[in-house]
Amino acid sequence: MYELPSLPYAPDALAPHISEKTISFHYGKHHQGYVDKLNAAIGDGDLKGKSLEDIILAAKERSDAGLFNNAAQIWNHNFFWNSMSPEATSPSGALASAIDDAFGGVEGFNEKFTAVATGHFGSGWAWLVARKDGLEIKSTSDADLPLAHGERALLCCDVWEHAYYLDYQNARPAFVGVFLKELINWDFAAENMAK
Ligand code: MN3
Repeated sequence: MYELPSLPYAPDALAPHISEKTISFHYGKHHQGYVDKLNAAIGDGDLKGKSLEDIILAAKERSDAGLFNNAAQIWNHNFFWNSMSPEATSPSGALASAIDDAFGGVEGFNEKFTAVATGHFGSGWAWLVARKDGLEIKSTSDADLPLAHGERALLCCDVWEHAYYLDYQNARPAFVGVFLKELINWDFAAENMAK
């Protein structure tokens, strides 16, 4: 049985930027729903007890879209909650240098991330990924994620409508702006970069 991980903060900790009501649906219903569907799909099959990463890669290998989508959405949401913090953070050390090299600084990062996250058509995710030759910002559609492409994720933002509709209605740019200005967890990105 895969279990829904605890949130890294209280359900109202990101308010007013992300309301407790949004968390109650997004974490309590959507994220929980992916967990329930994954458990139903795995049952007593050969993937029982495997890590989420192993399940995602096996599902991709088998072209099992249902399994892939639910497992990947669990991973993505686990990662998304940790990509935000109620405390203000900023890039430091090796991460700050890599941000400078790739984007000319945090402002350049914010501009590129905003363009990618708001420009992504339909449901998906905006990511900061680390490659051998430096950092890159990209988006993926639906449940797709960097892990399925051999890339290491540092941060992500959920741009499915359910992530922002209750608080910002259709205004994805407003949500992305708040994510970057108020919520982004650079300490989490630094931890992922050091792995
Ligand atoms: Mn979501």
